[in-house]
Formats: sequence, structure tokens, C-alpha cells
Amino acid sequence: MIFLSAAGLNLKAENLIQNISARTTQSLNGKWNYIIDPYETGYYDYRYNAFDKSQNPGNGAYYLDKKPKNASELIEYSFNTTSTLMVPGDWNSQDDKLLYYEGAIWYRRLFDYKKTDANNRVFVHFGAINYESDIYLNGKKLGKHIGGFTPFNYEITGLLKETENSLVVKVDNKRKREGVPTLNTDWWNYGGITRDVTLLEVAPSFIEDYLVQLKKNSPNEITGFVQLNGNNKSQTVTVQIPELKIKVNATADSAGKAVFSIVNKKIVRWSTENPKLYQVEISCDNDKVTDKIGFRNIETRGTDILLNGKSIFLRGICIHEENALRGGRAYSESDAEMLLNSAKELNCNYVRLAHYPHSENMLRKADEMGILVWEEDPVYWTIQWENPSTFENAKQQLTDVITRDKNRACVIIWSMANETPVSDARNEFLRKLAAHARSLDNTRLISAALEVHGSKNPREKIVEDYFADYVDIVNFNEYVGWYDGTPDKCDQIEWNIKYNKPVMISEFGAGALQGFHGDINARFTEEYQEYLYQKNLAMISKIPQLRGLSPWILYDFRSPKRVLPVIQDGWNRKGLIGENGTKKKAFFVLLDFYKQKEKEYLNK
Ligand code: GCB
Repeated sequence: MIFLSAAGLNLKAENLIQNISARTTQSLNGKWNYIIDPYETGYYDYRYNAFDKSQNPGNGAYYLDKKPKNASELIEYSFNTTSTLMVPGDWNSQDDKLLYYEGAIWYRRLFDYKKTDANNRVFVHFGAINYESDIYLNGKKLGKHIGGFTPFNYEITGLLKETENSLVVKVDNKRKREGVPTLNTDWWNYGGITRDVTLLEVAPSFIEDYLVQLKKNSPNEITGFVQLNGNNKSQTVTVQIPELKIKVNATADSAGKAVFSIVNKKIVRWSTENPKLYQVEISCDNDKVTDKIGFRNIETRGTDILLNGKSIFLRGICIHEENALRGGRAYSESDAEMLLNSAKELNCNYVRLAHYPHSENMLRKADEMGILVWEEDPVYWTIQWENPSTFENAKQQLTDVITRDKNRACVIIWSMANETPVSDARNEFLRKLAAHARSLDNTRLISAALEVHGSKNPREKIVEDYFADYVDIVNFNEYVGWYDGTPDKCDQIEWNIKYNKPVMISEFGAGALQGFHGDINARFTEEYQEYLYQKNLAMISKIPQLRGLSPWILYDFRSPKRVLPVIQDGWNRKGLIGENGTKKKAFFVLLDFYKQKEKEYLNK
């Protein structure tokens, strides 16, 4: 989260509030009025100065949400008479003329709010807005947020009225060279308020955040903290897990942080076969939050990945945050269910959530369904490695996803980046990012999707990367048979991977139009894709350290880079399932492979 005040100064981000759904809330989802503003007329005056930095913004500033007081007053916009967009939701799939739109759109929502207690505090929480947003309540700026896939919140206690509050959000999804991600990606740049907007009401001193997880390498010691927010910080907090008869008190320090540790021999650990979640209750004087939390250990030993001490093979698949069947960004519980059910049908025990943090619903569903998860910072391809603000941006997005999901047992891997070109600046960037991730969370594994290199020997494939020394699992993308020859090439490959660490293939794949049939050598047929999967699975099985894979990708997904008429028409066709929900032939090849792998690892 990066905040700029109206004066353009960097301010400390407001701390994220944990577990919104367990609070007293009022949803602001639904219809919001909107104004399309490609020239940012409502943001800049005619000298290109931002209205919200001016002492006297006048009638042109849309965030003031003005109405003419009489017939002669000049106001050249109106939210009251515009059409509406649904929130949450991307704008591209809601209005034909917005399909390719990249620019600014102003959203406005009116609401009434009556507090349940006059002393309480109220926050507005956004699940995600892509990419940059300026937020205003009742004509006052709350802040600016950068980053399209992470949550943020502002306190609005002092600005709130009982009736007719005007919440105005300027959303801008223009791609930027210095952004994270940058200009060039292979996915749709969905704009809008893409996740829930929620008002939450809390006591004057309340539980802002908490961590309740097993200590690294310990099967029976739960450690963590509770962070309080408010004037009365030095309180006693209580953590209870009734099913385990656990009740522990801890006293917060002057900064409001209470740390605790609980040893209990009866903990049933969360696993993919038995995704056990416990009801955890955290309370202080005037606040109580309950959550469902699983406890598990994850570590690597030599070339093995151990879940609760047992060697596992990660039977995975990559997923974009898109619901091809409905069209548009995925965000809801039912979207998460649909995507993860498809992964289950493929006999997956693991998903790679590419290429940015997905909605919290995905993680909560994966926790319930017993699916292990890779989460990824949107450090993709060629971002500006030497730009300090690009680094700060990537670091903040990583901080926010770790803050949000640190209590989810399903999350086992934090991924720093995808297919980034090796250079000194990139190496330093990723090294610092990984060190930061470890400083925030030492219990999970660090990885990144690296690349493969050729050598003078045309049969040899080398995985060698400065950053591989800093990861727990060496993951790499390879496209042998698609961008690199045809599937028969797989038979020739000799792997040269020197690392004594678990190795996984974070991507391989081939495009196929569902229902398009032909020869195994004909590109874009289901048969080509099926053959490529057969050949690739045989090829990667020769890697002795192989402990998992996540082929590219579960569903076909939209990408403006994919322009081939009839075959692509704006879709990346590497899905194992077509945009209509029909499984392609390769789906069943991978399913068979995963059934075998499951058997093979049963008694390890
Ligand atoms: C990749 C990228 C992924 C692309 C995919 C493709 O290596 O990581 O974002 O969509 O290849 O289809 O080319």
C-alpha cells in the first residue's frame, strides 16, 4: 500500500485490518454511478494541476460531487444521472465500450450509516482496485492507493454522517512502465473496483491484526501475536481454541502488541486429506474476532517437500483470477469454488495463483478444501529493476498479501516473481524482496518462476540462476514443444539442474482451441496439446529432484496479446478447459499422471 497525501507527501500506510468478514459490517457492494474520464478532466484543472491539491478546487473537481444550487450555476458533470457499474466487478465485462478501456473512471456511491454505538470507529475497506485509486469521502481525500490486487482501508470516523455520505473513487488502470506489473503482461488489464467494499465498525480500541500459526518445525506449539489499535493499548488479550480447551492470556505492550505461545499435544494438523480448521477466538476488553484456522508444518529437506513431516508431491495447476464462464475477473466465493472444484477434478492438491494476489475468497476456500497454494507478487517479466519506487511498490504489495493471508494454512509458498531476465539489478531486487518476505514470515517457503537456458549441446537444458540460491524450491517455466520446438523434442532433452533442493515446473503448456481436432503435429488442435502433455510429463519425470508441477493453465483466459482470428480472438488457449467449461483432451492426460503420483506418494 503506498499512500500520498493531498500535499504529495509519502505517508505511512494505514494498517490493514485482519478478517473483515468477522466484524460488524455494512456492505457497499452493488450499483455505483460512474463517469468515464479519459482526459482526467475531473482530476486536473486546465493548467494540469490536480484539483485535490488546490486550496480552491472550484466546480470542476468531481470528488466534490456537486449539484448546481440554481439554474445559473455551471457544473459540467453529474453522478446522479449517469449509468451504474456493479461493485465488485471489472468494468470491461460490464459495458461493451469498456472492453479495452484503459484510463480513469470515477465511481460514486451514496450511503447512510448509523453507528451501533456513538463511541465506535468506522473504517472503509477495499478488497482491491485495479490499478491506482484516489479515494474521497464527503469531499475530503482519504488517500491514494497503488497496486491492483491487494486490500487497503481508511478510517472515516470523523467524516461520517448519518445520511447521504458520498464516497467517490477515481480508478485508473492505465499501465505504467514503472508499475508492478509493468506495461507488458499476457493477461487482460481489467479495471475497476474488482473486490468487495465494506464499512466496518469497531470499538475505540480494537483487534486490528493477529497471527495464530504453528511455530516453524513444531507440531504442537502455536505462536503468534495480537495487535491492538486505539488509545487503550496495554490491555490483556485472550486467545481461545475451545475444541482444544486452549485459553491463554497475554498482555499487550505500549505499542499494542501481545505475543503468545501455546503448547498442546492434541492439535490435529491441517492436511490436504484432512483440512482441519479450528474455531479461534481472540478477544480484548471491548472486541472479539473469531476465525477458522488450520495448523500445519511445511519445510524442505534435501530435495523433499515435507507437509507435516511427510514427503509430498505437489500436483498443481496455474490459475488466473478470471471466471471464463461468466466472463471477467473472478472475485466471489462462488468463483473461487468453481475454480478450485475444477482443480480438484484434475486431482490437484495444489494451485499456483498466478500472477498477482487473488481475492481472499480463494484462500479461505482452499483452506476449507485442503488445497495447497502458491501466492505471487506481480513482479512479472521486465519491471524497472533499478527504480527504487518500483521496488517499494513490489515490497508493499508483498507485505499486504502476507499480512492478509498469514493465517491461512493452505498457503505454503510465497513467490517473488515470474520469468524475470537475469541482471545484477534484478538479482539484487529479488534478493531484497525474498529477505523481506522471510522477515515477515519465516514459516513458509520462498520461490519464483525462473527460466531455463540452453547450452552448446542442443540437447542440454540448464537451470542456473543467481536467485535459485535464495529460494527453498527451484521452480522454472519451460515451453519445450511449444515455444521451443515441437513435442518430439522432449525426447531429446537432458536436464542439468545442480541444486540439491526440491525442483518444480511452474509452467509448461500448449495452446488448443476446445473442439478443434486434427493431427498431433497441428498447432492449436486438442491432439497437439494432448501429445505435448504426454511428452512433457515423460520428460520432466526424468528430473530426480522433481517434487511437483503447475502446468499452464486451468482455463483459457483473455489476453489482448492473442490475436489469431478464429483460434484465439483475444484468448490465450493454453487452458486445459475451454472458455465454455468443456475439458480438452490434455486434461485427462494430466489427471492420469496425478492419479499415479498420488498412489506413488501414499506410502512415502
Ligand atoms: C509464460 C508466462 C505466462 C504466459 C504464458 C504463455 O511463460 O508466465 O504469463 O501467459 O507463458 O501462454 O505464453
